[in-house]
Amino acid sequence: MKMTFRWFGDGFDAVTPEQIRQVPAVKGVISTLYDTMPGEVWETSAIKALKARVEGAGLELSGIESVNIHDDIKAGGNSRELYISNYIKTLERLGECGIDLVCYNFMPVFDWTRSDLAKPRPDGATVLSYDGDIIENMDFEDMLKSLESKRGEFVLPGWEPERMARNKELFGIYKGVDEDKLRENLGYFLKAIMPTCEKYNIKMAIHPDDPAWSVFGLPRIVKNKDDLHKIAGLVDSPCNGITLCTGSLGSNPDNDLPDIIRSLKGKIHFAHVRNIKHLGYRKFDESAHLSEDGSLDMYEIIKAFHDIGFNGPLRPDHGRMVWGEVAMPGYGLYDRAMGVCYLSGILEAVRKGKV
Ligand SMILES: [Mn+2]
Repeated sequence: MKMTFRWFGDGFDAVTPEQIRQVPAVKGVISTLYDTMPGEVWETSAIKALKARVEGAGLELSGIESVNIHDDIKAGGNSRELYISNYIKTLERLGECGIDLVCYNFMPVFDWTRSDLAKPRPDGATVLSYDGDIIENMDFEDMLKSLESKRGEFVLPGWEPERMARNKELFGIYKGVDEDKLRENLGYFLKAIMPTCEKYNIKMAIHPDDPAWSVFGLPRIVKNKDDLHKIAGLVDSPCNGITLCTGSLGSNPDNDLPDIIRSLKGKIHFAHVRNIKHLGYRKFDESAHLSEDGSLDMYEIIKAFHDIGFNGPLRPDHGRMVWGEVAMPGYGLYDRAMGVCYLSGILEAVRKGKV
């Protein structure tokens, strides 16, 4: 396992690669061209500049999170061929720059969802929180306003204002797209891109839905063990794999994470490891990474990754906002750095243990 850290790029992230370089164990960053829109072809010069920036700080560019997918590909719209061919061009350019990991998601309209981006905890930290009672009684516009009010100066990943301004239109194109249709569209996309991925050895790693259930009536196809195995079976290629995100899958207490990890041996290309605290049916707070602070057993999770021989990039995921830090919600430096140290400690113990 290689410890990495997500970084959104200069001008978008309050954290710098120089700061990340000082977090023990971190060898690389996972980044993106944050100012590109889904469907765009990435410029080789911009990819090279990103790589040079990261390497100049003494880190490696360990993968891209994300190259986002245009909604016409997800919904199977008329222009999907154009956007698939654009995606392939971007993959070729990434491959030529030596990138071998691309995280993506197949969530309609928007990525992750929370009812609160800064819920205060008794310890004075704030965390992202999800309360199904609140979300289910909101319409999407209210949800957008609520996120806008707490994001500060930061653009939230997957919630680009330009796209969200078109949300009614976006919801419209998914009319008639159920889970089976969405999965079929994912298979169509994967079959089209796999020859390019294989040529450049780019491992595609789909991110689970967050939370792991349908919201606002949209279909969701990456929620549990069964869904993940269906996706792994859509195309038989070593480049078709999974981002195993413990926080997203773990939002549903029925998901047995160590069992899911073990069952996907060889199919996990990237790991997001964080803890969450279950508060009731479809209610949870994000927590510190420590097992005792949340509901997930981080020792058993790291041990499962170790046992299946997972050797790809792993990164801490959302952290609490602590010590007065101002950063993108979930992506402060301090609590994620604490998460890295904690996860690294578990990993060292697991590696040295006689098991
Ligand atoms: Mn994640």
